[in-house]
Amino acid sequence: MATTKEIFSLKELAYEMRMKLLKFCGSYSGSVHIGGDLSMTEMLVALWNYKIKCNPEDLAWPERDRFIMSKGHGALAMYIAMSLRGFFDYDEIISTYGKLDSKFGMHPCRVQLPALECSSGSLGQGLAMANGLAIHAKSKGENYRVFCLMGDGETGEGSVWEAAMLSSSYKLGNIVGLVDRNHQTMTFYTEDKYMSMDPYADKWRAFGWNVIEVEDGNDMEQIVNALDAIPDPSGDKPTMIVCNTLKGKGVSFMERSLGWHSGTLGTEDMERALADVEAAWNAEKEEMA
Ligand SMILES: Cc1ncc(C[n+]2csc(CCOP(=O)(O)OP(=O)(O)O)c2C)c(N)n1
Repeated sequence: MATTKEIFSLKELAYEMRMKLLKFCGSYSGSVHIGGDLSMTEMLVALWNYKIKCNPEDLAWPERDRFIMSKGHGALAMYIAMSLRGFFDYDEIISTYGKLDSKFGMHPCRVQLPALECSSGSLGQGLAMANGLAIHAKSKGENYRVFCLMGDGETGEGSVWEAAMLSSSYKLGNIVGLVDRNHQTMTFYTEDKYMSMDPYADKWRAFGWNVIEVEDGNDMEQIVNALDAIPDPSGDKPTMIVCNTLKGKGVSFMERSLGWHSGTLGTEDMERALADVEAAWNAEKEEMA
């Protein structure tokens, strides 16, 4: 169980990550997937700085947990969360991101970045890859976990549910999926259109998964509690953590807005966004004091 001090440090990292994301979004000439980066900030910080067993100095450590960023358009958020853990140099990320031959592409590329388990970006593929890694681990009697982070819109892909059936049929208790359930995809709200997703968690249960629901996936304590509740990887049921989050979390004019799946911030809007995040963090600090 995390101490109050640990939770505070993780919250501080989430604040730092939000500020970095927004400053980058205000300086980059291309488009940044900022809405979904902000919704999964707490999830990524807690995974990389609290839960995932890893060693940035030894990328090939056999016992490391594996992580798959199935929601590959969230690459920038993953790079920043991993830089907070010591994997990458933040200045290198922001000075090279998205450029030709950069290690830090708009979508993750394992050829360029050996710290990653796989490349991603074509949605709906990550869970199948997680199955492969998890089957390998079981067959070798190895005890690491395979984490796979997906977007809720992404799970509209049929391939996700085929993979989900396989995870439970093969009793892959070493898989931990996480869904950034921000109720939005690229252009619409998930419950508004032809393919409503609710009752979302029940669908995973029906597919044979152990489900942990996080009521507020932008609350660090709730995320950490969910990560603490993951069963031992030697078990026979995969676990799905469904995190209810807010797309654009922390920025008043981005939250729940369909216009901020991706974009670029002008200087004035960036200042407004940074002020929102700063004010929320100051209030949080006061509450925790
Ligand atoms: C197979 C595939 N189809 C379409 C896209 C284009 N695309 C990129 S992001 C996105 C929306 C994904 O929504 P969601 O998974 O909910 O992500 P979030 O809202 O959290 O950013 C789409 C359709 C893609 N990357 N891959």
